[in-house]
Amino acid sequence: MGLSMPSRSGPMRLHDTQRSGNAWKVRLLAGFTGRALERRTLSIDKGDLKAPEFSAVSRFRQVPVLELEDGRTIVESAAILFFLAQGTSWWPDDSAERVDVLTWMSFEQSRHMHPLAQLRLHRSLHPSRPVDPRDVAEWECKASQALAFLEERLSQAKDGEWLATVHHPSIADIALYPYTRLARMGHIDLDGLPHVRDWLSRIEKLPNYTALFPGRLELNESTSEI
Ligand SMILES: N[C@@H](CCC(=O)N[C@@H](CS)C(=O)NCC(=O)O)C(=O)O
Repeated sequence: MGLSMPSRSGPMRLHDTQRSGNAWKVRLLAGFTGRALERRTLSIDKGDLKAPEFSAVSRFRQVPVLELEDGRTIVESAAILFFLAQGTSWWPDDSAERVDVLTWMSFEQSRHMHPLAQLRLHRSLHPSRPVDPRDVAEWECKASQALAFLEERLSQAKDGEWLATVHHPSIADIALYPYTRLARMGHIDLDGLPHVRDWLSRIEKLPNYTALFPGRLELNESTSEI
């Protein structure tokens, strides 16, 4: 797939892959805020992310990447969410709430996303790929612990409250949503986490929610590209 990167003008463009949970965060926020994003969907399996042209787009050779109208790029889902949320209710005005949003987003990157993403990858997306069982055991332990922290926080939230904010969901809810939603693909059970399940469905009922495969909520846990 060609990835030429001249400076350009046009709508913002999201470089993603079809099943990337990190890129899904960006598409969710764009949907909720009514912002048009062009998609350039790459394939990890076909080696698009290893192509030399992709290093000009993404300094860490990963998706998501947000390419701005003038050709500059932003990498890392948290940075992209922060950028797109400015001037919207998804980034709160209150400084204590901002601190909480950043706390949960940092938690997601350091303790939540990686073990859940690895379990999904090895148990559902690429089950025949060799993996060290000790790694799997560690991811299971870390994933369960991260979800238990999320359940604890959500069990304390008063009626209508969100993860880090009171009156309106924030980019912390978006950051934590995809890999929690996809946890079952890594054989992590959500049955004992009623507040987490309730929070997931509240997010899915928000206006302009974007499914992983747009318009196909039932395919959120699909193991194949469509
Ligand atoms: N910390 C990064 C993680 C991004 C990430 O893990 N991207 C995955 C897809 S979800 C990727 O590009 N994997 C391919 C690779 O690492 O080669 C973020 O939050 O954006």
